Amino acid sequence: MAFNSLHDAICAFEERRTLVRIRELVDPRCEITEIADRVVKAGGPALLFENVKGSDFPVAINLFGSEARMAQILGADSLAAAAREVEAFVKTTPPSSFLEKLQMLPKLAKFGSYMPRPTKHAPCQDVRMTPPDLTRLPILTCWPDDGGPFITFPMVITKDPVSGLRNVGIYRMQIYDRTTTGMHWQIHKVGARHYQYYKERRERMPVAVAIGGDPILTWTACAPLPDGVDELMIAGLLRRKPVDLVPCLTIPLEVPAECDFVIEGYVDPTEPLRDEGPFGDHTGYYTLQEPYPVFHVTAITHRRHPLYLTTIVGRPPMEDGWMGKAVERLSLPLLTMQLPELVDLNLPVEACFHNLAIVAIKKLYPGHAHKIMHTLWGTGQLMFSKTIIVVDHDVNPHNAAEVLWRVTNNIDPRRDVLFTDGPVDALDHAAPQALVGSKMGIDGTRKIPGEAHYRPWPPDIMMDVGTRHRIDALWDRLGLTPATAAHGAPR
Ligand SMILES: Cc1cc2nc3c(=O)[nH]c(=O)nc-3n(C[C@H](O)[C@H](O)[C@H](O)COP(=O)(O)O)c2cc1C
Ligand SMILES: [Mn+2]
Repeated sequence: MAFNSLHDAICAFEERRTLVRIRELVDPRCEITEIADRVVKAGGPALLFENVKGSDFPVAINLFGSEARMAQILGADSLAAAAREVEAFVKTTPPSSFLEKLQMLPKLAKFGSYMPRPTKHAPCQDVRMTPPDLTRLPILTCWPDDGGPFITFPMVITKDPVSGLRNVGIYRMQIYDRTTTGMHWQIHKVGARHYQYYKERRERMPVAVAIGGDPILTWTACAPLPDGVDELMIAGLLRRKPVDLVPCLTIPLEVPAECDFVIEGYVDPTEPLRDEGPFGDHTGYYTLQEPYPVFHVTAITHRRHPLYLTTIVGRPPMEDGWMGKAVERLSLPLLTMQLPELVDLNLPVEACFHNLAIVAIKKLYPGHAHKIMHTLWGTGQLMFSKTIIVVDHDVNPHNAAEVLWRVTNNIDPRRDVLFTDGPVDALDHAAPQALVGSKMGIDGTRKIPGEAHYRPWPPDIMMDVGTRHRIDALWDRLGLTPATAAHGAPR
């Protein structure tokens, strides 16, 4: 069941005893991070800090920080169940590319009813803060060497000045003063493309920032949807209830009516960039200062009793690890639409998603593993994958021990490791220069004729079924408990 608001989600988690209210006075400078970091790494509850130094507003954090809560936000009992729904949906519409499918959605009567729709009721505009002052919000300074406080869950809403299509992305915002922030849309992201288009037209770019509301909105804003697909439409589809929109007061954009805070403003593309950072980032390292556009606030509005939704990032696992796992699970049915040979995909949390993709494929022809690597390097944000490991369909990519065993046995490094170059994640600090670098593909599959292997490939060791059954029947009498699975037992 879809939540209507952030407050609804908080109540639902409280009911399931998976949210803790903290009444103790805490400092938004580092203290909330230290608490949230310990809690998320222990698989603990969502937190609502009701007494935050220097602000009247409570802070909600770690809402996404467990599989159960992430699934509940998606309206499902588990991520597997949510993925099955996506799979069922993919199968109900005629075959087409994923992008075509999504673009077709609004035209299908069944899905048209989930399109964002205008409303007059705007809780997010209950209160207009005059004068607008970002320093009144409980914005976290996450880590000791951060360049200042950062809004970490802003839903940054912009429109393509040519097509008029909306985009929503999470791009962190560093607070410079009461009405000025950084706008950290990395060069590969859709917000940055919109900015580039405004720059070419020498036009001021309206930008609306929504915070809070139904947490599914924040998740869809993080999800790597194709450029041109409206995140709010996808949110409506996933929650089976359209997102209600209201016009902003000072700029020509709409925002989700039920969100908690709205920061309206603009980016002037003729203005010089400004240094942003440092920031303790997803990778577990600080991202150093880099120049980014500046956002100017024209209005701040909020609900009567708003909650400030935020997160911290840092050395994994963190809250966003579960958001990423949800992306991984829900993307798989969409990827298999284009790549039927794809059996499973693991983007390990420890590798920060972009550093490693492990894919299991049903290999059908020589060079197939290489074809999969090249396809993934050309698919959406999977292009950032620094390392791709391909294993056979009978290997579980989520089992690191199994992957290591298979891959290290199966590779001849010179034959099976492929190097190439391309764009890398903006957060990659190891590439010799920012944004471009090399990539490695490891073909850990068993080699078949035509794959430069000039002798027989050895079979796996497996006990024969007759012996296994005889020992099963004997087992209880051997006094050997627990019954450990013999190696070679099929999964
Ligand atoms: C907590 C969090 C913070 C993020 N911060 C940024 C950021 O500062 N800049 C950025 O470009 N992407 C950031 N991202 C990733 C983007 O939100 C993500 O790549 C998204 O798919 C971009 O949407 P777009 O394709 O519509 O541009 C962040 C993600 C999360 C979960
Ligand atoms: Mn997008």
